[in-house]
Amino acid sequence: ADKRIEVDLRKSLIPVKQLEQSVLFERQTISLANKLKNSQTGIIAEHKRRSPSKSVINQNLNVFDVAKGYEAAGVCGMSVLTDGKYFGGSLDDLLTARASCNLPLLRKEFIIDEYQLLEAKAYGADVILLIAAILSRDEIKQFSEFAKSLNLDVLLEVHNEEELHKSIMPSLDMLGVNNRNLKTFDVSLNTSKGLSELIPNDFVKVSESGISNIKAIKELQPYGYKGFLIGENFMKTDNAGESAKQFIK
Ligand code: IGP
Repeated sequence: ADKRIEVDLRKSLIPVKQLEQSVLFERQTISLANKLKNSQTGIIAEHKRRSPSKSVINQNLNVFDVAKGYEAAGVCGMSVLTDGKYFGGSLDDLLTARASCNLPLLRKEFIIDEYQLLEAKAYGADVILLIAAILSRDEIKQFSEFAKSLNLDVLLEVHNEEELHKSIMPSLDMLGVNNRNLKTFDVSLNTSKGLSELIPNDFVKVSESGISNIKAIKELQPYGYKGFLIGENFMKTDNAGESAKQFIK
């Protein structure tokens, strides 16, 4: 009930009916999971201005240029932080990314209500993130099934074995292992390595956070990872797209 209130209190909440009547609601979504399966590099590049672990990363890049740059670099998909409080993002950023590229877009958000999935769709997302650490198994089931009914891909994020076991279900497309501990902010690629064998092969495996060079990707690929979610490493530079390109050529 508390969670519900948090969402409902936000300003300028658009009625569900209007979200459903938006032009982007009719758009044919693109599957990020399929793109990752068929890719050699599997980069999901993120737009992130700031974060609780690093404070300011980059306030000067605009989403339009970043999205264009990532697309030109040949990444598989783009992640857009829409959380304002901790990451300085917004739904406007998602909409701008949608307007500037044809990449599958992930709405990077703390999803705690189905309403946010309707929003994601209406603002041009193709993929949603569900974080096991903040959701019960029932919520994961409810939200992922609802996302599938909207033709959105689902990336479920875990950080440990317990979260993984609680979450496995057929309505997920991608299993993401966050290398960053959200409580201590410690980052270790060993998290991805250790959990990889516990992830059933029917899910596309994604390694998230703390990936700062191609060597890390080469290290993770033998563990079955097909997707690599990278934010800070690209965003901290003057040209995020150019930085992503270095990882792909
Ligand atoms: C990107 P990095 O270390 O490359 O900037 O990490 C992404 O994995 C990270 O932003 C992230 C995140 C999250 C942010 C992963 N899971 C959940 C907010 C909420």
